[in-house]
Amino acid sequence: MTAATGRNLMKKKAGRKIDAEPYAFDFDPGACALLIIDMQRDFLEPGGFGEMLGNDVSQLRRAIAPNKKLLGKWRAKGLAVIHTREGHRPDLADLPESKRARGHGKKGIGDYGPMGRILVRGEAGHDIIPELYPRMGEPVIDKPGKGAFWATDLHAILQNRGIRQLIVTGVTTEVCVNTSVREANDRGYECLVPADCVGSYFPEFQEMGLKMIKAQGGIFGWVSNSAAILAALA
Ligand code: C5J
Repeated sequence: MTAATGRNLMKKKAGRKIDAEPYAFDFDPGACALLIIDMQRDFLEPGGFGEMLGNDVSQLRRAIAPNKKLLGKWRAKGLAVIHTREGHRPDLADLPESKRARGHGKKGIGDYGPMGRILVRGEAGHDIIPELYPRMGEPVIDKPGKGAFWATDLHAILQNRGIRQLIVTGVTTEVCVNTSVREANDRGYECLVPADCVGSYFPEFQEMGLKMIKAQGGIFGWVSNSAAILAALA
């Protein structure tokens, strides 16, 4: 082993710490991906599906600026970025009837809304908001469910890139973020969730969604904030 390799090993072992709850996160940037969940127009923009369901989109829009800042720094460092979108095939063959019928709203998945067919791939509302638009080379995972792993190739993509840690951001905290963190945790990934980069339409779910992740010594992962991650990247 050369001294340089030894030094690198020492550096790797010493790691970079991110201030987090319930305890510091041992950050390995080369093995860590930024996973941005469902920052889609249908959830975040006025007139989208989220607002049609009676939700206040400003609760989610708060997460845009911190995500943008984190994403900018992450890209500048050349680290892995992955985006997800919740949605369905135009023929809705992958939409379970149980999901389509849920909510009893006037309009549901597949119906026409102000931004095209609701949560259908290829429609304007299904796309990612311009502020966080994916760049060439950043995989976009189209997922039919709440979790980013179910019925997708996310696990294979992460394995092929040697990823074992995830910084998980996006919306909504208690639904797709929580489900994805739980799925990732069961697959052996270490997940850190920056609280200011995730959003819920419901403040109480934002709080509880984060508490659930870090409870019991970090049962599903760690909770931190974008400033702490940016400090570790500096
Ligand atoms: C929801 C999501 N809330 N991305 N989707 O249905 O959390």
